Amino acid sequence: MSIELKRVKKLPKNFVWGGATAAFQVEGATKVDGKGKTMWDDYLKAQGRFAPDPASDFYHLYPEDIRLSKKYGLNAIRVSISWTRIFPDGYGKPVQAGIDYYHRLFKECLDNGIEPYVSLHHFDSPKTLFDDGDWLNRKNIDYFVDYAKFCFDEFKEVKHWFTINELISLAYSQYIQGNFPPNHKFDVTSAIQAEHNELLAHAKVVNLFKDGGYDGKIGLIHVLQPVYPYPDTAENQHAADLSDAFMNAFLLDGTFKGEYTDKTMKLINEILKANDAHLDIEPGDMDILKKASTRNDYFGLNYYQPSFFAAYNGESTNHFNGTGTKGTSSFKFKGVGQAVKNPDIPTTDWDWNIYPDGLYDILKRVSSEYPNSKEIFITENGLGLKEELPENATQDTIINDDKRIDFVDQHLEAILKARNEGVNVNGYFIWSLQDQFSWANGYNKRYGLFFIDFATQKRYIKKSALWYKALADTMK
Ligand code: BGP
Repeated sequence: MSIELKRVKKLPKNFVWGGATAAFQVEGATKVDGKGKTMWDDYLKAQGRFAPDPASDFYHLYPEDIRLSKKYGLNAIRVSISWTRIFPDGYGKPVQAGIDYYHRLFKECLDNGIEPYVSLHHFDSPKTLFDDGDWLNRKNIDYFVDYAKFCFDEFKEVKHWFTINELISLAYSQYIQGNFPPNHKFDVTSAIQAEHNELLAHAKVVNLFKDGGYDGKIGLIHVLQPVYPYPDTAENQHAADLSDAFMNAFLLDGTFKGEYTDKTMKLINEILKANDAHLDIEPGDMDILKKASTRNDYFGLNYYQPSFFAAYNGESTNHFNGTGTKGTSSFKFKGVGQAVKNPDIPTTDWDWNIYPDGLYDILKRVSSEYPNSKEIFITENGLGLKEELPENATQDTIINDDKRIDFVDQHLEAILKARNEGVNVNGYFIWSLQDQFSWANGYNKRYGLFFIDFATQKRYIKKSALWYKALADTMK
């Protein structure tokens, strides 16, 4: 099959060109080798919608996925360590089988010229700690720091670390949207407190890493969701600003300025007041954030979509589209605003806005407002689709996903435009490397370069993998 390069014709030399995964979404094998439960195991079982086993069976099939990654031109992979494979309860005695698995995985990557970028936490808190308040319990921050130190001491072969993936997605999905356990809706106090506590956990780990003189680099990952007023009125602009403070600015300030700026806090306080909510910052917290704020080596930026916001004065209500039935989502947040549909912007079956300019805008903003972000990698971006294996497929069948190619091509164009204008963005990880399950959507929302028949665990190539390879070759 010949692949035509459309918008983006060439990648910059030494561009990090990767695929992303997350432990709980790909590994499967949730009950083997002494692994402890995460906050998801019992929850998914009780929900009965889909099971986390065998997922993409990466625990056993990682050599094949790494082989394919190499074959299709990738030079990097995002993986996360499952905390409970090493410490089943989040603390205590480490499990050798879990440690050995990650050494084998990292070795496989490095032997194949694929650089592992490793997150310590990707939505999978140990159940024991989750039951004890998850990030809302400050004791759990200390357990996280201990676990991080253990990993730094043990996995010396890893040179690229991320502390936590998407602090906002976790806090927001758990306590605002209500589609992650413990399924609270519009529990604003818990959401903002979880954001702060996770920032604190991140900062403590960065300080530990730098003070400990470990060899390698470290940062964290935020998903950024630019918020635009629609239609563009002063009232709607204010709603957009409120939403931005909650989703983006609070976390960016805390990470790269080590303080919540007056502008951000004014907006956050307005939201807290409207929702009878509060945020506790303990003495010393801000010193820890301040110290870490200049010590991140890089910033992992995930981008999927912007939102369009209008003013709203009623009570909070929402409906989450977790089935891919277009047009079924709604979101109205008291004291903030409501998400609205912009008819000029196409959407996915899950009602996600497709808007590459949003990525350009947010890259420019991060680089001008948050210079301490230093170097940026797009650590997730991609398109979820319902895809099927054609009947009579053979191992040579290539699955056509032109839509995904078009999506990534457009976003890559936005990235390279920002880069040409001086934004220090040096890599891209497609979400996702191979098909895997989506936390609140299950197995029918596929993102991979490699298609997985979940019944047989056979891998098939999608056209986007060929396109990925063709672009990789432009770096040579
Ligand atoms: C990010 C997460 C990923 C992944 C992705 C796609 O927020 O870091 O783990 O799931 O989004 O989202 P979804 O699975 O909801 O479509």
